[in-house]
Amino acid sequence: ESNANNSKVKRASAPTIDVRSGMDVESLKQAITEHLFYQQGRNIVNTSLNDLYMAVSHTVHDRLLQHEHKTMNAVFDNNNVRLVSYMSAEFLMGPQLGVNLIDLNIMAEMEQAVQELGFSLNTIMAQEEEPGLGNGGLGRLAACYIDSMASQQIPAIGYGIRYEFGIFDQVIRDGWQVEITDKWLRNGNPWESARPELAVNVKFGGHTESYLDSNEYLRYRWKPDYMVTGIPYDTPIMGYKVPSCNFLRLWKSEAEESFDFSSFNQGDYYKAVEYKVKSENISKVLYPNDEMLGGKKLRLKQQYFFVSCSLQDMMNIHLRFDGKPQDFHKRWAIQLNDTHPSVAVAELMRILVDEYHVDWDVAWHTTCSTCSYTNHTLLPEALEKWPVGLFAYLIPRVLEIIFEINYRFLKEVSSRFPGDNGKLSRMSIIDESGEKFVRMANLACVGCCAINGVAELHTELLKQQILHDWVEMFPERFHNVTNGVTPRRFVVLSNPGLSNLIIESIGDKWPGKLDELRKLEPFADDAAFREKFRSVKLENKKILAALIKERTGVVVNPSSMFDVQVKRIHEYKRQHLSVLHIIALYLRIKQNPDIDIVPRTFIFGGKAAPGYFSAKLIIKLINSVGDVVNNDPDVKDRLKVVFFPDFNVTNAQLIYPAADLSEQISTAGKEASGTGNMKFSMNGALTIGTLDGANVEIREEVGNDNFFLFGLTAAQVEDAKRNGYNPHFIYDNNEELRNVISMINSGRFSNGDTNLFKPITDNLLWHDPFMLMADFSLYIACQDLVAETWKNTAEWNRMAILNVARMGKFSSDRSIQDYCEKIWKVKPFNIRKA
Ligand code: T68
Repeated sequence: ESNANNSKVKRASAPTIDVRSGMDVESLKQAITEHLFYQQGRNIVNTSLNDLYMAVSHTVHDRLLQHEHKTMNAVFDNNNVRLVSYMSAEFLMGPQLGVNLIDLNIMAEMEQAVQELGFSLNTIMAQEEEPGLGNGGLGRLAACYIDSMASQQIPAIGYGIRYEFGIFDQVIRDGWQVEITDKWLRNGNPWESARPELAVNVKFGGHTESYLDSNEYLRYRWKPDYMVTGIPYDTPIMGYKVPSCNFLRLWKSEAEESFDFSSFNQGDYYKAVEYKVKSENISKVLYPNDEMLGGKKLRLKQQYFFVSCSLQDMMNIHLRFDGKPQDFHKRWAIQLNDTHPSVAVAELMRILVDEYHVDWDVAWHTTCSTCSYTNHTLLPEALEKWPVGLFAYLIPRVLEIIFEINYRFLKEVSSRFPGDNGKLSRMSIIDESGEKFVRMANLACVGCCAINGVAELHTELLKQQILHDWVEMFPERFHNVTNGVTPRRFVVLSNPGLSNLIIESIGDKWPGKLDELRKLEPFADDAAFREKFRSVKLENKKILAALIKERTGVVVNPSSMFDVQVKRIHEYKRQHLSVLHIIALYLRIKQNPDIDIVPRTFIFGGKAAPGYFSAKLIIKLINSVGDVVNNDPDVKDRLKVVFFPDFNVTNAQLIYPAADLSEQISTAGKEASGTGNMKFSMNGALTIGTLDGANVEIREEVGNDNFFLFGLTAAQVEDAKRNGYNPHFIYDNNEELRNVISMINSGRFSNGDTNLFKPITDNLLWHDPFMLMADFSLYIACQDLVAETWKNTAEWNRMAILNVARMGKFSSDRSIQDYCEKIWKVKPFNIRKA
């Protein structure tokens, strides 16, 4: 949408069928060899695998670009189209080649092309370094949503940060997590295009001053200390078997040139270098904390940097296509993925009022009509707040605007709720109870026309607990949109065996219309189908078993039950509850070596925030228990415990399809939704879980009989806390639990060191904030039922097939439809009909 002169123009339209657009095997082969030679300087006989991966990816990228240009031309040609701007500090994209081949519907053609050139497509796909620009669920959700927006033909741009280093790579040394920098751009990134002509500048520091404009209006301007340039990098996002292609626009920070040179010209070379480094640092690295955020200055700079770049870019697009600044909301619907981009509320006001001289009240209407906010957590320590002093120092004009928003808002609160000072101080954007803070959730709630939680239970708890005052003030703003995941990546691409089996049975419409899976229900009672289903699962488990051997050295039995918990390591997610169960089983074997026990392989995976001591100790505990259990001859290989290192999207795609049992065992009321839970079920794993997050809705869909439920409810957890929860009392009265804890404390898993795991056991006995003690016996009983059910293979597979058949609701396509109807008020835009 850029152009040298300022008139309204289309992007250059590409020729239709040539070496960069043909989809047949011959065109693909020719395109690959041309890219290989002209871009990588190689030919097919001396190529490295990486060069070949680059040539294949460029071949696919060419084809995506054509769709992207056509889509954006059609969208911007039509002034009545409202676009979605999905703003997120994280996009956990995962590898791109496979999904793009699926979306373009040329997987088979590419396989053949590559084969005829003498290679295998799987080997080439395995070359890809994944863009791990996210921590976990929140970042992966953003990636699923931009996939679904393209597939649903919703014109949209994903806006975020192009971190040079994504989430760290995890290696395990002596049972402990060690973090390695993720140099994902090392070998080049064939999916992105830099767009330096669309660069924008962002102000930092300095002071503000007032002045009278030519109409004698009092105005404010910001005299910054320095400016940073944002360079956009675009990645096309193709829809599934539709011609629509959106893009992800990520900002890289660089030194602003004129500034650099002025300092340089004055002879202060070192100051110029220092400034360059300071500017480039903003997009250097993703913060690896998934819940708690320290008040790190660089993190706030990242947030403001990408929000300001994106809003300026959106305004430029809007103006270029003849929009008026105050009509910004007619062109754009912004979704704020958590509070990380919520400074957008104030920044959009600044742009409208200071830069385009829109009246405050008009600008406020525009801003509120543009923005919506998604909350992802109930944990109070995860609610973002920034010291007022830091705001004043980094973005002084933005702080002034926040004060003005707050002043006007609090007047409204006191007129609605006269004399309610408690409400006033709770709802204020500024926390004044001690050191002053800017509360980002409050800023989002004031300036957004819609607020949503990510699962029904979560939305209810939000309304009852942390956002209660806001419901009283703005009941119409609240919505629920239950999360979803894309079946293209998490079933079609990662589980080809299951996909083909489903296609054989019910056709191939389901990946774009997941409710179609219901047609599988009758097959649950068909013994021949169950047998095929079992054999697909077994093949997937063999592949994972080989990988486990390669990555950890542990040999596991593919016909044992694969009992899997993969997600970020967190006390509230209770990986250690599963460890207590493992030790209980181990004790049963030690007490009676001939006991009849269902063989299980426990597979854990997930990263701990580098500064989260307890989470890192849980990783060490898992590995230590594994060392003992895996090597004890009494166990006779009936139990194996594996920590699969470096859980990321690439590894996830191999793990979900191989799971039999999905562990979703967070303390009720703590997990906002979960999305891994959905990926497991779609791949035919049964869930053992609490009534937490989206588990509640998964159980509702699959049926109570096809879900292993245990544990206290969210309400019971709250009650127990109120009535003085005493974990030690439970411990005193449960012999199995006592034996498990004693075994840990005896040093059995720590070469006799009785102190190593004390922080964990002491915490459980004396505090137990996540109520493992309260849920222990219920969990063990439920696991015994799981084992009993496993013995009946036909019954287990019947249940697993019904899980797959009833997952329609959890496609991210459905979530996106909900956002479109309830929140964005946008409709699909068919570019063929445009
Ligand atoms: C997750 N949150 C929720 N946060 O925990 C999960 N946070 O229940 C939910 O399914 C998912 O969001 C999607 O809605 C996160 O993943 C983060 O990663 C995060 C990152 C930085 C700061 C705070």
